Amino acid sequence: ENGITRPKGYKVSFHYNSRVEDMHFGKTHPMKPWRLTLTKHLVLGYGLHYAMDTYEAVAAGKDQVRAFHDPDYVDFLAQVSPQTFADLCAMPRFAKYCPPKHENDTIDLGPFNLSTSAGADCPVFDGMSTYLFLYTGATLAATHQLTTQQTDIAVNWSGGLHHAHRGEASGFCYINDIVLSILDMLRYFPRVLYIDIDVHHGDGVEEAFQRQPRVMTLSYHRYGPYDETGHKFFPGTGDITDTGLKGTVGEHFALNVPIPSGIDDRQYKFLFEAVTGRAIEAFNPSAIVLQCGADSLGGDRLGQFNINIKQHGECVSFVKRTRLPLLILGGGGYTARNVARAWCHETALATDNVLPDAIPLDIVPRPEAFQNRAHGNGLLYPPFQRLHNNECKDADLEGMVKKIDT
Ligand code: VJV
Ligand code: CA
Ligand code: ZN
Repeated sequence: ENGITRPKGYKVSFHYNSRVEDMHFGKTHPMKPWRLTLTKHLVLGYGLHYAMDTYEAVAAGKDQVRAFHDPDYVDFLAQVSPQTFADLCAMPRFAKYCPPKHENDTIDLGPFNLSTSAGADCPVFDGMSTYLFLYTGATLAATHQLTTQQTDIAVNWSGGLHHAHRGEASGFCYINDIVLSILDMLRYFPRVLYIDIDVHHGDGVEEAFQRQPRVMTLSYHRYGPYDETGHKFFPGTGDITDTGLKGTVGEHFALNVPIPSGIDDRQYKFLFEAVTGRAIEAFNPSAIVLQCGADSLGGDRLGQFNINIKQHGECVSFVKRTRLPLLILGGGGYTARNVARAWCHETALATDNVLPDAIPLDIVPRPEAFQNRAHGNGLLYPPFQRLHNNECKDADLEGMVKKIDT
């Protein structure tokens, strides 16, 4: 009817729970649940749910989260809310994690890099526990479908929170669902390749597996000072010379592709296919986890690249062509209408469907999000406002590929 078909010869499963949309990091915080609502509207509006097995996610259990995270941190996350924060901080068990206060701090930091101040990267907000354990539950259910061979590609757009550390939140990420997933996969698959196209360095995942030769991590990210103030682009790690923990068996099992601002489609395609191709050839993975952060798109509120949705999607297609068990996750993405376009398009690619480029506005509950005159209603080439100066020289990119290859 709508032309959507199930893929031939393989299965795709989709994991989601709309309750993740209820939470708010704060009024002007860049991380918006609305992008997941819009993504759902497009996926359902186009009828892509007919092409997949869809699962309503249930919350992960504390014991599952403890497989990577510190037990005190997990207990804190399970109980925290703006109402309970002060009392929890006062408990001796958690007070020891609170940093000493400084005179001119603008942000009041509590334990585990959490804060109730509005300007914090990792605020404590209403419904936060529910949100965290739900996106984690969705990733773990997706992983279970893959490890039990009930599906070939599993998708969770609410996951992919790559900065969270063992005992600390970081960069909008609280529970590292990616690390938990890979730990599960290692019980079934000899080698797991992690690929991260979010504009930020996947530091939390790299760090977790820095001594693990059965996991190769590969991140593409903006790297270097980002303005006249000389501040580094977050999180400031992921140099090309960072290839894993020196002197351990994990050395050489991390790859980093640090990229200057303004990279275009052609240059990104060259880098991605050259480096990913070589990594797959050399590492011979048994399964792949792909973090599809959409903040690497042009026009992103926080990102600094100029790539289009079509090229972002070609990264997914390239990885899919390996035909290995594949977990597709979300991540960053701060211009909501473009995040939804990209992730809907990538859901179509995963299921071998081609969507009409003009978004049929009658299919979505909130068409005004996609019919803005300035933005147009195309799926793949929304005109991006405010493109970045391209600081990438072809010769430098070629030099990088050679350097990574050794
Ligand atoms: O650059 C930083 C760290 C600071 C200290 C904290 N202040 C708030 C910002 C500067 C050095 N953090 C980054 C974190 C980016 C996380 C990306 C996550 C992902 O996409 O990789 C995966 C989901 C950063 N960049 C921009 C902001 N923070 C930012 C935070 C806000 C904000 C505006 C910008 C927090 C609250 C509010 N506005 C109200
Ligand atoms: Ca990245
Ligand atoms: Zn990001």
